[in-house]
Amino acid sequence: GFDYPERLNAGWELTDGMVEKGFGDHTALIGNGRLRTYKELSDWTNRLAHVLVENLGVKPGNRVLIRSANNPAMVACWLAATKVGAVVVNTMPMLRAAELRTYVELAEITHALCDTRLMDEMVACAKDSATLTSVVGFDGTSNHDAELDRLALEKPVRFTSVPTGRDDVALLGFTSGSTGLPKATMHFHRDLMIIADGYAREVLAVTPDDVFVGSPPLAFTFGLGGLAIFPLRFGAAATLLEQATPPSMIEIIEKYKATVCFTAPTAYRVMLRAMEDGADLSSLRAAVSAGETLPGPVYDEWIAKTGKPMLDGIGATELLHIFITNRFDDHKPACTGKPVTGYEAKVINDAGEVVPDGEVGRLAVRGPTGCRYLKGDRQSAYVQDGWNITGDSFMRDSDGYFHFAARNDDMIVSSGYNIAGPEVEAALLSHSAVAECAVIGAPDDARGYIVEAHVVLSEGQLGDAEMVKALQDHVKAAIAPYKYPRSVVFTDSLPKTATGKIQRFRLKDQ
Ligand code: 3SK
Repeated sequence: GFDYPERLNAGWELTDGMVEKGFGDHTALIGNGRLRTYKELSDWTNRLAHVLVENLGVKPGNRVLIRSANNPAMVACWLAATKVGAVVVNTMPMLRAAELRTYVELAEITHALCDTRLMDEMVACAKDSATLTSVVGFDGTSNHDAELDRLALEKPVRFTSVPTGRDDVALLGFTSGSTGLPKATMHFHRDLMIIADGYAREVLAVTPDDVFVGSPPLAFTFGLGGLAIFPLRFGAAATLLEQATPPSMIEIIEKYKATVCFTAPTAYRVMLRAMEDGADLSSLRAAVSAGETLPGPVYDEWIAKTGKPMLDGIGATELLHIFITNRFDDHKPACTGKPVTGYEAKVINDAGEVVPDGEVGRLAVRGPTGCRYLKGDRQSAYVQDGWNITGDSFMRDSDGYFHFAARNDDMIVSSGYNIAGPEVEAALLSHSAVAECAVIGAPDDARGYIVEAHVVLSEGQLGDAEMVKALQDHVKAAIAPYKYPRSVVFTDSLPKTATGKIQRFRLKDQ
């Protein structure tokens, strides 16, 4: 088990605690063109903590919303709010006032810390709010040129973190799922440590020499873990990019010799092409892929080009981070791997019984980091005896490896056949003309549903009838022919969530 003292403050552990352990001079954060040591981060967060308590009146247990793109100031605000015992809700910069208001109302937010460049929607959201009484701006460009920064500069660099309990809530993770309706799950101070001491230690074996890079927003627990908690827990460095496009990640990898990357398969595909044009990604020792299914061809090509496996994993905001993963020395193509230490996983049928190995069913997970819904009746519907019933269909093979089949709403029933959309997507992606694709079930009078592929072609490829036929033949040759897409739609882009997940439900709605 994971053993933590009764009094535990995750904000202190990742800053002052690291200075106490001797990492004061190590680089903690790289962003906005500057490097910051652990000592500087510790001082910065302590000054901010003083402001939160003395100027803004934040009390332990208050819910504090942070609105920002990935940058060092956002990390500092999150850590400072955690140090004062607040419950943090990190939010993405592209949210609009109405969406922010849903968060504010659900979480009963009292204070908001907002990058001044993103203030308009925040102010509009706060107007007439029953709970949100304080909105303060910070300078996301790290020039300390905003109200919060100016107040902080006058404060001492020492602060006594609130002695929170290890089971006090530190973070609310919001997830919109595929339906768009947000729900929040609660995470304790100890949970923030467990994901580092479990997954990051066991699977990634993070060391102080590591440099992290990646694209998921810090507002998504995948990003908060991968780009802040994991590096800071081990004295490593986190690079933070406000616009984490594949070219900007490549630039950072080359410049800082980044060693660990967290991103989605689509970005890895772009990196593979860039390697052919001379990009040097040889410093990367760990490429973590999550958020979307990792297609077998991308995994194969990564091994062929780098000699190392890409680490496919599945996590959930509900459980905070990755709970099933491949490992450097234990991995298979098109397979998500085995549970992370401390987590149990099983595949069940609609009656909740475990199905035989080799059969597809619903994935259920149990572990130390969840799942605890904040409100509503989701807890009884989706958590049974501690088991979180996920929205994913999986198959466990006889060796105990878990294989993703589909999001439950991505299963297509066509003429009585169950067809997993992602399997057809993987087949399409192995065709060189396909850059991205999403497969859905389109209503059909004769078959109930037919497989419909929405395809973004690689540059220079023509979306004509010949291409449709070539792709259909390619799928028929790769997987059981009945799964081929009877309809192929060419498009310039696919609808995605802010965290990069393809929104297939929007294609279905079209
Ligand atoms: O697999 C995911 O989508 C995920 C969600 C939350 C945290 C971590 C991960 C990998």
